[in-house]
Amino acid sequence: PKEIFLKDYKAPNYAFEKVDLKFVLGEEKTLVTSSIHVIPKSSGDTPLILDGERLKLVTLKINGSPVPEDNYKVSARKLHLTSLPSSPFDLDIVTEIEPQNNTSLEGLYKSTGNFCTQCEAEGFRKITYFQDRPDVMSKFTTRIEADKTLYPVLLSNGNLIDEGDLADGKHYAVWEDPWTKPCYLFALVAGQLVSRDDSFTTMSGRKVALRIWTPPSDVPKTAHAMKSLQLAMKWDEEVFGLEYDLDLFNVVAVPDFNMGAMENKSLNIFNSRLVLASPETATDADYAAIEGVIGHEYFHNWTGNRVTCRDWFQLSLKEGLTVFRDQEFSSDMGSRGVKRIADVGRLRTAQFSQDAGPMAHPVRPHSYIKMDNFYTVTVYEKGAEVVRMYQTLLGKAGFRKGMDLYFQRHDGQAVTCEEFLAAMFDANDVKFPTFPLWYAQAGTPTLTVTTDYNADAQTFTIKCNQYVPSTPGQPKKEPMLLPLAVGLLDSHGQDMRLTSVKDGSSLHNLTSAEGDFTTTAVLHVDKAEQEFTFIDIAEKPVPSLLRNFSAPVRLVSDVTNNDLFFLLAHDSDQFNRWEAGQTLSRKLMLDLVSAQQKGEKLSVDSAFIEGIRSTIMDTSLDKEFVAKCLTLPGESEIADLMDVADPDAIHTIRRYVITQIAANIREELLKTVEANRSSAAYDPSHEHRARRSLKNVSLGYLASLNEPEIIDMAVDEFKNATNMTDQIAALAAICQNPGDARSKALADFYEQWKEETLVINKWLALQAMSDIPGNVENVRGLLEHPAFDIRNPNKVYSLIGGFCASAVNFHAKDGSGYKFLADVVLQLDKLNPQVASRMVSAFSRWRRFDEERQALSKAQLERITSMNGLSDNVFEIASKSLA
Ligand code: B3K
Ligand code: ZN
Repeated sequence: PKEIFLKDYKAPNYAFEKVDLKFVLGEEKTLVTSSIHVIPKSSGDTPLILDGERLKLVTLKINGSPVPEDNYKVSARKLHLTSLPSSPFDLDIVTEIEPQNNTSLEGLYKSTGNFCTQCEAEGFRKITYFQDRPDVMSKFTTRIEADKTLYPVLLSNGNLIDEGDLADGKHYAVWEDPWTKPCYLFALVAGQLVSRDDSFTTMSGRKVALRIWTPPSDVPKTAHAMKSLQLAMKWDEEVFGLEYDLDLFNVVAVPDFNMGAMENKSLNIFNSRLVLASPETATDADYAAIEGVIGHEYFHNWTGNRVTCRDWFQLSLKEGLTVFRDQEFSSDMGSRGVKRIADVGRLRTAQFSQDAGPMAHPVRPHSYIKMDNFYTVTVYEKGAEVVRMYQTLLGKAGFRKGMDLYFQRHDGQAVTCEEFLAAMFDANDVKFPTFPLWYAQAGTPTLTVTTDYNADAQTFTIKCNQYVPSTPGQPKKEPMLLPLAVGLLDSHGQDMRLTSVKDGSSLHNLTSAEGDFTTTAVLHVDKAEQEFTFIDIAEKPVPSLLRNFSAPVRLVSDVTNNDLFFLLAHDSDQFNRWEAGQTLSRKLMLDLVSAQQKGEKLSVDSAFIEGIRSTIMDTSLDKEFVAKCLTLPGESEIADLMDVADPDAIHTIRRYVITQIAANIREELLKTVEANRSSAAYDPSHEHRARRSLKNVSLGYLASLNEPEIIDMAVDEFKNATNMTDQIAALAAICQNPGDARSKALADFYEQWKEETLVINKWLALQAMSDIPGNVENVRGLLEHPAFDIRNPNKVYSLIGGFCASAVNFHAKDGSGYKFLADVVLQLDKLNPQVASRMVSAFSRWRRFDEERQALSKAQLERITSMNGLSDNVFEIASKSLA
C-alpha cells in the first residue's frame, strides 16, 4: 500500500466548474452519467488523473466525441486521460456500479432496501471517476431515475428543481445545489421514507423547511432530533452570527452506517442511533448524543462546507472546530460543568492513550495510508482542545472576532489550518510563535508544577516544567504555548483576588481598566522551564491549577491530599472540583493496585470515604455533577498510568473500592435511590436527568454488594421502569452478578424489545462488556444470535467493541480474547474494511502489558498482517501497531 504525505501536496491542474450527474438506479446495476465542465489550470499537455474504484467504465467522451483509446488508460484505481484540449471542455463519463453488493457502506450502497451514499473521505470514487479531493469544488446538479413503487422518495443536495413520471413505472427528480462543494459532500437517497416536517425562520427572515426522513414506523421517534435541529440553528445565529443558506434542510436516518453521521450539503445522513429516540427506547445519554450530533452536522454547514479543507491532512480544520462548536452548544443547552467533565473524561481515556501508543499522530497528520484511519480522537477531540485554547487565550469576544475574519477571508474556499490560525491571530493582533506546534507535534505534554508561598514577600510562585514525549517518527519535541488557568483559594475556600503576576521580568496586571478583578489568571506557559509569581497574596493559598482543563496536558503537581480534599469541597471551578476527587481516586487506586500485586492487605482511607459521603449528602450540588464525582476513574485510565498494565489487579481493585464505598455509605445510597425515583411521565429536563443519573449511579454501587434484598430492589426498578434510562441502568446493576436474576432479566429484556434493533444493541453491548469470567464464550455465542448481524456496524460496535471494553476478558491470560478479536477482524475485513479497522485498533496498546500477553497479542496481529488480500485499512493499523 502507498503512503501519502502532506509535504507532497500539489494544487490540481484542472478545475471542475460544473458537474451534472444522472443516476439510473436499478436492482442489478446502477448507471451513473457524469458530465463535467473542465477548466484546464496549467498550460502544456498535463494528464488528468481521475480516481475510481470498482467501477465499470461504459463510455468516455470529450466534447461529445468518444475519447480515442490511445488517449486514456484505466487501472484498478485510476483513469488517466492525456492529449486533452487546452481550453475548457466537457467530459462525459458513464459508469456502471452495483450498490446492492457494496458491503463497505462507502460510495452508493443499500441499507434495508433503500439507496444511500457516504462519500467522505474518498467514497465518491466508488460512484464515478472523479478528482476525488476536497480542493476540487464544483456546482452539482443531480438527476435520479428509479422505480416509483420501490423508491418513492428521491433526494439529493440543494433544491428540487424538477420531478415527474417516466415510462415503466419509473419516476425522476432533479436537484440543484447552488453552492460549490467538494464531491465528499455529495449525497443521494432513494427509498421508502416519510418525513417529519417542521420549519425554522432564520434571523434574516428566510423560512427554511426542515425534514427528517425515516421508515414510516419511526417517525414518532424523530421529535427530539427536530427540536435539537431548531435549537442548533438558533444557537449558531446567536453565538456566531451564522445563518442557514438554503430553503430546505433534510436529515435522513439509515440503520447501516459506518460512522455517526455525515454533513452532506443540505442532506445530512445519520446513523439511526443518532436520530431516533423515545423515552421508552432511548437513554438520557442517547438524547444528549442526538442533540450534540444533530448540532455538529448542522454546524458543519459553515465550518466544513462553506469553508472546507484543502486536503485531508487538514481534517481537524473542520472537525476540531466543529467538535468545539458542538461542545459549546451542548454546554449552553445543559450543564456546562458536567459537559466539560464528560468531554475531558473521553479525551483523557481515549485520546491520551492514542497519543502514547503506536498510532500517535499530530492533530494534523504528516502521512497516511488510508484516510479513514485518521478520523480519530486526536483529530477530533484533541483538535477541539486546540480550538478551545484559542478561546482561552483570546477570550470569547476575541475568538468571535477571529471566526468572523476566517469567514470573511475564506468563504467558498478550501483552506489549511494555518489560515484558521492566521485569522484568529490577525483579528486580535497577536502572535504566539509556539502555538502552531500544537498542529505538528504528537504526544500529550506533561506539565509539572511546583508551588511556593513566601509569607514575608506575600508572593506565591508557580514553577512550571513542560515536557512533550517522543512519539513514532518524532523523537524530539519543542515546548509549545499552553494556557494554564489558575485560581487561588484562601483558607475559607473563597477565590482570592488576583491583581498581578510576574512572568520572568515582566509584570502583568490582572485588573482591568475599570478596576474589575479576576479570580482566574491564564498563564502563558511556553518554555521548558518557567516561573510565575503572584503578588499581594495575603495568606498561603491552595492553588486550583489548570481550571476547566485549560490545556490538553497531563498535570503533575505538588498539591497535597489535604489540598485535594479542600478543593473537592470548595473549588468554584466545577471541573477542578471534580478533578480533585479524581486525582485522589487515581492515587488511591494506584496504591491499592501495587498492594494487591504484592499480596498486601487492602484498605481504603477513611478520609476518602468521608469525602464521598459529604459529596453525596451535599444538597447544594447539581445531582448530575454528584453522579460524576461518584464515578471512579475507569480501568483503562488506571492502566495508562502504570509501567506495565495489570488488568486483573486493576479490575480487582476497582471492584474492591466500589464495594468498600457501597458498604460504608449504604444508607446514604439507599436514601438517594429512594429520593430520586422518576415520576411515571418521563421528564427530559436537566433536573430530572440529573436525578436519574444520581439514582442510577447509587443503584450500581448498591448492586456491587450482591445482597439478595438489593438485587430484589434492582429487579423491581427494572420491572417498574417507565423509561430506558432507568430500565437499562437497573439491568446493568442486576447483571453485575452472575445468577438467576441476571439470566432472567436478560431474557425478559430481550422478549420485551426484540423488535427494536437499537434497544437490542444495548442488550448486546451490556452482555459483551460484562466482566464475568470467561465471557468470551458467551460473546462467541452471541455472534450466532438472530439479534446479531456482522454487516451492521452498530451491531459490531455493540458486540465486538463492547467485548474489547472489558479488559479482564479481552486481555484474558489464555489469549482467548485476542484470538476472538482476530477471528472477527479477518471475517469483517472482507465485508467492511472501515469497521474492521476500527476493531483491530483494540490491539494497538499491546506493548503496555506483561510479556505473556504481549506474545499472545503480537501473534494475533502477525496472523492478521500475513493474511492475503487484507484491506489497506486494517493493514495500516495492524502494521503500525507491530512496528
Ligand atoms: N464528517 C463525517 C465523518 C466521515 C467519516 C468518513 N470515514 C462526520 C462528522 O465528523 O461530522
Ligand atoms: Zn464532523
